[in-house]
Amino acid sequence: NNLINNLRTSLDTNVIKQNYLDHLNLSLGKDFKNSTPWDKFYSLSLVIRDRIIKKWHETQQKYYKNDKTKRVHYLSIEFLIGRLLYNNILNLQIEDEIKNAMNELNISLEELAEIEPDAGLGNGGLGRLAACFLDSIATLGIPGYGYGLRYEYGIFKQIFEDGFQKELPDDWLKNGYPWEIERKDRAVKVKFYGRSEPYKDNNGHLRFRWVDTYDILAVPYDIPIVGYGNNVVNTLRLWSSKSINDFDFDNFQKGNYIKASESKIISESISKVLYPNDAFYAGRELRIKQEYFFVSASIQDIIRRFKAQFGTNFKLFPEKNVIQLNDTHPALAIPELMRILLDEELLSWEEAWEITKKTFAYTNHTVMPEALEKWEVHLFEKLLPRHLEILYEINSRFLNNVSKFYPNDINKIRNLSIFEEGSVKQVRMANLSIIGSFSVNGVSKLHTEILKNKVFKDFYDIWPEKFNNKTNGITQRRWLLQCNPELSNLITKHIGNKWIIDLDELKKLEKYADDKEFLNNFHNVKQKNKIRLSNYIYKTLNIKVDPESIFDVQVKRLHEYKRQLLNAMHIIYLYLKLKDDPNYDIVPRTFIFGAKAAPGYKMAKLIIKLINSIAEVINNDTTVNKKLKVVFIPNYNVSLAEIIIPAANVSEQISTAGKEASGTGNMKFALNGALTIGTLDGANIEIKECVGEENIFIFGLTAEQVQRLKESRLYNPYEIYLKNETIRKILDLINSDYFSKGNSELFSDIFQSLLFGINGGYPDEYMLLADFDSYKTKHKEIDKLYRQTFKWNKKALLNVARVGMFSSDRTIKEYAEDIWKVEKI
Ligand code: DL6
Repeated sequence: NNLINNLRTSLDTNVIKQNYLDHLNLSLGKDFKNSTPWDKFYSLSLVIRDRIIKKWHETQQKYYKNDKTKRVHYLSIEFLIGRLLYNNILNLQIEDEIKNAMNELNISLEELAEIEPDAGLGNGGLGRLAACFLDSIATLGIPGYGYGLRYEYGIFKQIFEDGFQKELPDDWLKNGYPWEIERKDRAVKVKFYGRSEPYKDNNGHLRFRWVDTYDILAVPYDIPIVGYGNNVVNTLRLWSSKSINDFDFDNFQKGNYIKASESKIISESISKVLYPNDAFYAGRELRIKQEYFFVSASIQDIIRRFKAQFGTNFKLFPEKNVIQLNDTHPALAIPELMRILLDEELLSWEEAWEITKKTFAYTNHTVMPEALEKWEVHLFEKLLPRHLEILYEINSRFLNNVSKFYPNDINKIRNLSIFEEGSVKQVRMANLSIIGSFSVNGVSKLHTEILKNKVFKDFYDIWPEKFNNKTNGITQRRWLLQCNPELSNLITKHIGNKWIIDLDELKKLEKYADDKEFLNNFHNVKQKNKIRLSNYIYKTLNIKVDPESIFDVQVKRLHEYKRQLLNAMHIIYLYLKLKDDPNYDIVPRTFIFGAKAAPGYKMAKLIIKLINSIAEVINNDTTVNKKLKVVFIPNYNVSLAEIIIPAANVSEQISTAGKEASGTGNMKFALNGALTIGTLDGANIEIKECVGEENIFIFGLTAEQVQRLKESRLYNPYEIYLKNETIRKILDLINSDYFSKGNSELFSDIFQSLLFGINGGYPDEYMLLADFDSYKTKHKEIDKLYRQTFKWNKKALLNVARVGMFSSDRTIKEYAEDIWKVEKI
């Protein structure tokens, strides 16, 4: 052990250098001269990993030995972790040591860090939240485990061809991945298909077993999650699917060569690729297989660990374990735990249900109806017959109880049932999640109210105590310390570095709000970050942007409810003003977009094409392009966010009120000193409460107004179009061949959908026209304020100083205290 310690964990410059050269030489088989940038990145990562592993073992031992340990299991079908090299170096607090050693070898750490592939095992908010939570759980010293899927292909790589989105596969594992460790010895079997067979046990009780199944191997790959400066290392365990029999020798010998490897192909397809839909459920068989696969493997793993410590004393299970369901994708964990307790551990129904109910907690992340998961019953009949029986039993016992409270209220029963009757009978995963959990939470105050009063009202009426709010948060380690070193240094120089683990410390910055010198430095930091981004834009897109212009940024998934189109309409408005009067006085603006659209989401892809087309026209029009630029940066991902967000002046958070559950980008921007233009939606409302309404630009209808207008059926976008000349001009231009190089049909669906609705949808479903005027007015105020540099910087600084509560450390503390009842070990 000592030998390993000295050679592999010392922070002495010479030892680090030797360790690095050894990895290059002995682990990778390369010599210094012939090593590629990839070899260098990989070797350095192994050097860092060596310094993690001992802490990892020690942490796990500590959890195991302490009988107070209650473990948190965060089940999520997505973990959008991004790059880890720099993150790990910072969390280990060994930046100086590593930099010194690398400098002596003439290697730039920054350049190496850029080589790491971005682990894009998620679509957007939900997956990135899971990654931030893991960071906070480890930093708070909570025994926590992330459980998910090790997709061979993560979120697709986006390129633009003639302004249209094209998707390329994200082969992120092709050269290997230094942060994962395969744990073959912990592989488990996951069953599918087959049938449920009744039998009598020794006591004459009716029992069931799941037989004639098709089994797949789940192999875990562990990624260490390093806490900040506390020697804690937790585990993210991602499952990969493997065939149990790689080769079917029977078929092989009969000459069916292709058939012989079929099972391998089928089995391994499960963890092949991430579904690229954000807030949209597609109902595909492979997807439910993915869901059950990772859930079953995880529950088996949790039970194995429990039994190793406590034997079969399952009454203790909920005391020692809590399982947080990140949305409904892992909800099959509920019937899976029931199945294991009933069929394998031979508990009674009552015992098993008591344990299950006390173990699970469920987080909802969206109120969009198209995102609420429902699975056809016939899929269950085929794939998971035993689980279907269990679901029927859970449902019938539950509805029995309900009908005592609401006799004869058939509508209530219908709404609350796990099963939705109709031409195709379906399993409602949200209902299952609520019934099987002791806690149900939303992710911002407004969102939780909408869950309680609308989406899950009938459940709330029965179990008000189950419902609670946990406003999202972000980790300041990645979203300030790592991505904005200049601002981090400035802050630390003035208030010390405690903010890294206690973001409320930023309050201390308020005293510099009128300090000219400080604000000047603060301004210079922003300028440097804008130059960094401008260089990136020039390098990748060959577009020159002016770092003195206002950087107005909207980066997030492309979705109609997020209203990138409203932003585009405002750009066209400014463009028309400038065309009309080239001397029209505005502060030069650079509008920056980043957004992937789900490959099957036609309207979203058309909006991308529209924005790219607007960009082409504006950027090449010399009468306006000194004052207006539009840049759509392709392939928005975590690593790009780390360059873009620190450079923003204006943060666009403009969803239709009531639609964005929380948002987390909004928090990242404010923390990095951007001013928000936003609706009263999701966490924007709480950001406003914290930063003060004078330091944020709020516009548009409230959620209540949106709902009332919808219900009144009085909303008539066509009337607005007729009455409002500005809007009419903008929409007519979109509908003409102006931006489409002569193809006047290209954008007609956008025009149609706003004014008349398409494919049976409402006209202007997301009420862009209703909010346009107030949006435009707020942008005018932004223009006016930006001219007053001192005032602008003061407001930006107050944003930084006042968003401490949006640290995911605060969020996780709330989960730990209110839901999980866990303490740090
Ligand atoms: O809670 C994380 C994140 C929220 O901040 C976003 O507002 C919300 O849109 C997002 N939801 C999803 C899709 N969810 N599902 N299913 O990513 O969650």
